[in-house]
Amino acid sequence: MSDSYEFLTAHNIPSYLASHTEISSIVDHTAITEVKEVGDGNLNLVFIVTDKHGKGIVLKQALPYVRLVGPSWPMSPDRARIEYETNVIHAQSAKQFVPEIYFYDSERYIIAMEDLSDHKVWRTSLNLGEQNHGAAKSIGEYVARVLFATSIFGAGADAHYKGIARAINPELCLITENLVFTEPYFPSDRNSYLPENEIDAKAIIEDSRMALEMGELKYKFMTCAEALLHGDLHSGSVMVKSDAKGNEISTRAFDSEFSFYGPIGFDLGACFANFYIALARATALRRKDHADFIAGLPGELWDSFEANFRALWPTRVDKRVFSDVLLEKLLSQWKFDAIGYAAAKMTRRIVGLAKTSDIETLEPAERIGAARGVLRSAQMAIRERHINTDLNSLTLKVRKIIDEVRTGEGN
Ligand code: SR1
Ligand code: MG
Repeated sequence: MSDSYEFLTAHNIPSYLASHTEISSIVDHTAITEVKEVGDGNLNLVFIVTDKHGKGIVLKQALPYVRLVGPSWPMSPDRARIEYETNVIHAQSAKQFVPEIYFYDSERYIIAMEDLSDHKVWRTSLNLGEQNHGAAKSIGEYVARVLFATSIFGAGADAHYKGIARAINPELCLITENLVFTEPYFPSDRNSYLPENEIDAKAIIEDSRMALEMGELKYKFMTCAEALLHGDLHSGSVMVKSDAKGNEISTRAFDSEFSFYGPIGFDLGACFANFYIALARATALRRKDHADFIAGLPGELWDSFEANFRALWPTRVDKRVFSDVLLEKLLSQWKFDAIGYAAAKMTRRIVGLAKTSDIETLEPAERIGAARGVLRSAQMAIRERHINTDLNSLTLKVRKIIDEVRTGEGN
């Protein structure tokens, strides 16, 4: 692996495409009309290239450092291979829920993939107050399909063990270990928040129960190789396309560079966290109907995950030992884990490095209360999961907290 490779630019992309004849039917390299850099993530360069026929392609290139921070934080570009391979593997069981990949360039760490410009990033859509009916159900199905297929149950022991060896992703896992499970719970230079939220960040650090449970969640994240996760399944990693009434046309999960074999509850918890963050935004903006809609998403996603996993269960390997009783136990455990991971991900997006536009684009007067609501909800959820894991009841409790601290005054 080398970190001296040529980076893509608007200038060199047409000749780069000309050297890849396998995609000449996808985009006409002799008639490129636009090259747009659209990377709004924290790590990579992303270009959308369009030709005069209106056809497009996406080129995503991993930089040898973290884009959000710059060259002072080096990072192996081999993460592009992980993303490419995971996308290919996930497509085997859930083709309709991932982008089509055209090729992977292992010398320049470039993935060429389907242009989804007719979709919107789910976070953007939720931020605008749009309702994409069916997206949560589809992501629940995606998670069930890809995690079943790559688990012992779907893959069998040999493929599962070989998969674990291939997909090992220590550098990106370390980012999650630090940013999600550690730094928000201790003083850290990378933590930041509005001065008015210092009291809330301090409350997280002083909440010894949070650190204790984060230790358990982190340990499980690092040791429990259940299935090939997406690894960073937030609403910015999902593209949605809906008709004029908001009904689903297409939903795709992308950007799986954090993928590795980890605990099944982790991907589910990431989704729940981002729904609760979106709920805090909708509440801050007094969008009652939108908040009602978002409040239904955690339960909808879980129900879809559970129904699809149950439907796949009869196809599992080794039915004598992997019994129906085991399935019930695992589903309960995964829901419990998912709520814990949601709490971790809610906290990190408010206090730690790499925040979300849902909260960051609010005016400070609204942001203070929204941030407070997310943090207090996380503290509640980490405790509540030991008492009741029903998602609709959890969401009601989250909503009550977010409502109560909405104005950020007198709290
Ligand atoms: C330094 S990378 C920061 C974050 O960006 C990604 O979206 C992951 O969530 C990661 O934690
Ligand atoms: Mg990402």
